[in-house]
Amino acid sequence: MLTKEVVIFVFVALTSCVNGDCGCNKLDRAAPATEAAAQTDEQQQVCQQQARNQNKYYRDYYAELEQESEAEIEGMSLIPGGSLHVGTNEPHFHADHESPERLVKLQDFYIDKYEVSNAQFAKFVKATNYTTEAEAFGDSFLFKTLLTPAQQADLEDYRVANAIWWYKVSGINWRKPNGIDSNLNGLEQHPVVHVSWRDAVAYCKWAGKRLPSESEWEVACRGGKQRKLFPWGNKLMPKDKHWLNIWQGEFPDGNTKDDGHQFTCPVDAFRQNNYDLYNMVGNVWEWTADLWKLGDTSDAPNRVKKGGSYLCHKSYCYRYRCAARSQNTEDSSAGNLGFRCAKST
Ligand SMILES: [Ca+2]
Ligand SMILES: [Ca+2]
Repeated sequence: MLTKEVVIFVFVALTSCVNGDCGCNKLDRAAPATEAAAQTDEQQQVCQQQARNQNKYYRDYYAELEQESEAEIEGMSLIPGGSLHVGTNEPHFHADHESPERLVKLQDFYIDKYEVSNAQFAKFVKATNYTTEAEAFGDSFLFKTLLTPAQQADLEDYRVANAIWWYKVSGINWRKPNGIDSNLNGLEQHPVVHVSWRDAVAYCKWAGKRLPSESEWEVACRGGKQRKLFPWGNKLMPKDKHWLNIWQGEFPDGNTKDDGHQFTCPVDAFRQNNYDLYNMVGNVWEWTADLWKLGDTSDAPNRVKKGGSYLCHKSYCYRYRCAARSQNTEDSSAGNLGFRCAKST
């Protein structure tokens, strides 16, 4: 029988949902769990192959760099620097500080074409014996549909306030990404998840790389285009095809997975722009090097994450745009949060 509290609880959850909050920014390790969680399109015909062949500037740029003996790096794309626009003057989430649009000056840099995969992260762990923070803490955040109804009932006191579809679950870490009894079989080429910002920094350092700054990530996302919503342009589904892994259907139940993926997809599933980058938007959120609040000297400051995830939908979490941004404390981890690395030239 529905109690008054449950009705209020559901109402608040739904209100939170339609207000555009997927709860992705609430998955901070220090955040208390809750017992009763109160709380134009521009017509743009885009053909990736065509775009690649017709983008003479980009091709010429590569030619110039080749003359300067700039080595190509396997699995990375060279992103031209310069004075480039980031941010937007048409923010969707004002509180996220997506605006104003501004010019940043960047040097040329490399960025991984793909999110870091489980196979890559496994090599790092094997070589270094590294222990992730989720393993050290003994838990991580898992989305509700990865738990059985019985597990959800057992763990209802460990839901996240204001985002009750997230559970803090003991024993979850990158080796068990999709549930207590899960493993990495078949997920080798999926992005590593349940990794904290500090884990990501450690991996990139081991690989001779670093995390991208937010500006670098966003410039890479934009693929050489100006003022577009997505890496490929302004239209979400050019040619009526899915260009990213997000959520279709009703949230938080009823994912119709029209894009072919209920949870993560392989890191090379969606090529998204002229820079030959995959899954910049969608699939998993990606840590960047930047502090959310400049000058934050707290023990576990919030770091900027970009790109949205497979849990995002326009109705409640329209954050799979290049200008969108969110944050978590740097010791936090979740099943929809990963990273890719960058490297200076
Ligand atoms: Ca999907
Ligand atoms: Ca991504």
